[in-house]
Amino acid sequence: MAEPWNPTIHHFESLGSTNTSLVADATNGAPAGTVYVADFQTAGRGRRDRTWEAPPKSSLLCSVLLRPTISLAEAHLATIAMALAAQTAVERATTKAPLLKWPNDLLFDGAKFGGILAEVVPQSSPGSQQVALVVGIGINLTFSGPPESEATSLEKATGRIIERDAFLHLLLEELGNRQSLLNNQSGRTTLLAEYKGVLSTLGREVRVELADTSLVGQASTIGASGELGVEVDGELLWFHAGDVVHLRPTT
Ligand code: BT5
Repeated sequence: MAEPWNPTIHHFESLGSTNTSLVADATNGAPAGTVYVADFQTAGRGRRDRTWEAPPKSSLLCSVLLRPTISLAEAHLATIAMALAAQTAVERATTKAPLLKWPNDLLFDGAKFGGILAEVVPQSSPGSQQVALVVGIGINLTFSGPPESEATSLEKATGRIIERDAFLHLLLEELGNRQSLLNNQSGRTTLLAEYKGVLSTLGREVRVELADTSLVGQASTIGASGELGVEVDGELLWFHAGDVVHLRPTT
């Protein structure tokens, strides 16, 4: 039976990174539903060793600990659950629906205002079927991102100043509606169907940027673990990680 969803929010004025702290505390047994939220991060992290910047109190900066019964190969579905929760929470807060770009970006008018970093916590109990996952999210509320990023904020894109804690509660409610789906195959299928229905990357011409190369093709499908299928020169290639650039304007 699914465990009840009772998130417990811990608030910090300043942390290095909410993800880094929560991964450490998850290793020491913090329960599922533990949420760390910070006004400021001195070492906010993006994917692939990149940084996430946000002046104090300009953004939602939080991390949530999940302990789903799921294989490591499917852990990316937790990112998807968070992305869908964030998309719905933003629409509820602003009445405007943002787009999702694979794998983890939230966009308004083609500009990024939110990103997700999910990390697997090194297992403290080998043999457990539960995987401990820290899913961190940064949402620009009033800060429009570093200048070179061409990013945006909810304020700039929607004209609304969204209060952080009210938004966090919406986000956790939406995540609560989806996190139990991670625990079984039919739930994961439901989650993927929702994702495929809203992912703006599908059907687009994209450039997939990998560590040392890039490829151009047509994004055509999502696999069972959330991987992106791209048709390149008539061949379907699968990507589990990487950055995607939409080559046509995002509407
Ligand atoms: C992400 O990485 O989009 C994941 C960001 C996750 C941040 C949250 S905040 C709470 C939790 N604790 C953490 O330490 N992290 C998580 P990526 O796709 O790699 O995007 C990073 C890139 O986006 C950077 O290289 C910059 O170019 C750009 N960037 C940095 N800060 C930004 C911002 N506030 N808004 C938009 N873009 C930004």
